[in-house]
Amino acid sequence: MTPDVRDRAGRPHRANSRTGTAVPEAAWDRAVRLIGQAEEIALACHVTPDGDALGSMLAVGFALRSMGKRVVASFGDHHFVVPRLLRFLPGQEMLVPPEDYPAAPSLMMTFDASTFERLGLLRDNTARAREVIVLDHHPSNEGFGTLSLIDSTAAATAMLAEQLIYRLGGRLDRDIATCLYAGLVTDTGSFRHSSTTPAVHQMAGRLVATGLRTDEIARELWDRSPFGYLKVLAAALDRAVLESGLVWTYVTRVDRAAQGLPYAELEGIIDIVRRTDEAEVAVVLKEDDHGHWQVSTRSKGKADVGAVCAALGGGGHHNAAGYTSYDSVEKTMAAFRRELGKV
Ligand SMILES: [Mn+2]
Repeated sequence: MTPDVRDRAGRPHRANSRTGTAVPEAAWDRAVRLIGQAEEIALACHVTPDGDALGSMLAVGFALRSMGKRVVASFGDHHFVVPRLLRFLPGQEMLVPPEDYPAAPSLMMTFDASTFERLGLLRDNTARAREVIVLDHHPSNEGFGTLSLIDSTAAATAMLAEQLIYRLGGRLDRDIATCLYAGLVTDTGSFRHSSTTPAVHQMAGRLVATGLRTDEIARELWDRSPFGYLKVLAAALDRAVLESGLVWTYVTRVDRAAQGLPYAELEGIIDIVRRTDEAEVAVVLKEDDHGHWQVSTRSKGKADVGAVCAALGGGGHHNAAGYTSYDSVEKTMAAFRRELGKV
């Protein structure tokens, strides 16, 4: 079915007041119109997707499919594999590897990708796409698409995805809600971060009302690891350094290889390191499979690590951000300290 999008877009929408969206009405209208006219829509989220990136994308994918659209979805990793933590998400049959992605989509949508670079192997496809709708909540988003649906006050891209689904005339079902909920809990740190507004809890209420299992989702996302993770975590914590308000550590490829642990399993280490009472800022350097350092940073609120990471070629939020470093651990940390001193 093809909903009468103009009619729907013209109506005042209750969901709008819930999120206090910064997206202009005209932008929503244009997105609904572009989607209404498209037969096939190509979705992409950022490389090494997290719950918000993949969850938002798949949720919108479900909604588009129910409108009768052909949907392909992907992310531009060289090693195309859904992170273990996210394999419980429904809708993965929509995923195609980057090599099977349309070379020049007529309509493309990106999810939670703050920069063009974050599209990885799908950058060329994006550059050739006729229209690119960018859904995101990163304040650093450079607006690389032809249409921006960007709201930096939103706690997660999932909040924008929910809005879009309503505006397309879609409704929440359990599959959509599971995907959106994964995005919401991931990006709010289980409703602990300062981004957890009343609108976040209200949205969570709407999602939980579909009957999804919050306990099972929480266990999948937060409460399980292979045994090797404990050993790698122990090595990382053992070499943690505390220096004037900064706590940092690193994890090498060798650490992981000894335990057969994939890179994606390192995601949670920063959440343990950042507990340090004596530190305002936490940093974890994670060596990826190419030998580069993926730098995860967290702030308790005073320091803007988003600005620090942006200065170092990455991006993110005030309290949570990251970048890639091609230097040694020592040089990476020296550069980080230097930039941190400026903010
Ligand atoms: Mn996000």
